[in-house]
Amino acid sequence: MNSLEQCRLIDLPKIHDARGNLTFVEGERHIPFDIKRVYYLYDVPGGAERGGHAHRDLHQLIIAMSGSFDIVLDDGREKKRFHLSRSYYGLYVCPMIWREMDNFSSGAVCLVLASNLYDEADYYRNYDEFIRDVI
Ligand code: T46
Repeated sequence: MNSLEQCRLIDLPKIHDARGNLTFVEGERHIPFDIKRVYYLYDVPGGAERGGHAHRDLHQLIIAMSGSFDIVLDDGREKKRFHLSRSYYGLYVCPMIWREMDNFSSGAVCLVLASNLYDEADYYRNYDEFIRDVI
């Protein structure tokens, strides 16, 4: 069964020199899945909330590329709030975890690496339906 314990902050490699920093992510090496899709959220207005869904099979790594935001993860038993503000940390989210995102700073950019292509059938967008299947 998937649980919040499997979701964790992953400390990504950071190569630092006088020209600045470089971070990279390799599928199946730094994260427990292969990367099939990349998308990003940006120009998020102050006070906006995103998420409000769970995925049946999708694995994701969520990174604050710029600025900061919060993510609340919920496995149907407990909830945990993460504050993301560093581009060398990624939050790994396994399948069957409800997520809500808020507290976006101005200029925040949220990069997501995903294990599969976009598929609306993979979403739970109704919390009661998610709870019915997850418990
Ligand atoms: C997640 C959080 C962090 C696509 O057509 N292709 C895509 O790859 C994605 C991600 C979305 N869409 C469409 C589906 C909706 O019509 O874009 C529209 C907005 O998507 P949504 O309301 O799901 O956006 P968020 O920011 O609430 O959630 C997204 C991801 O959907 C979700 O997997 O974990 O970002």
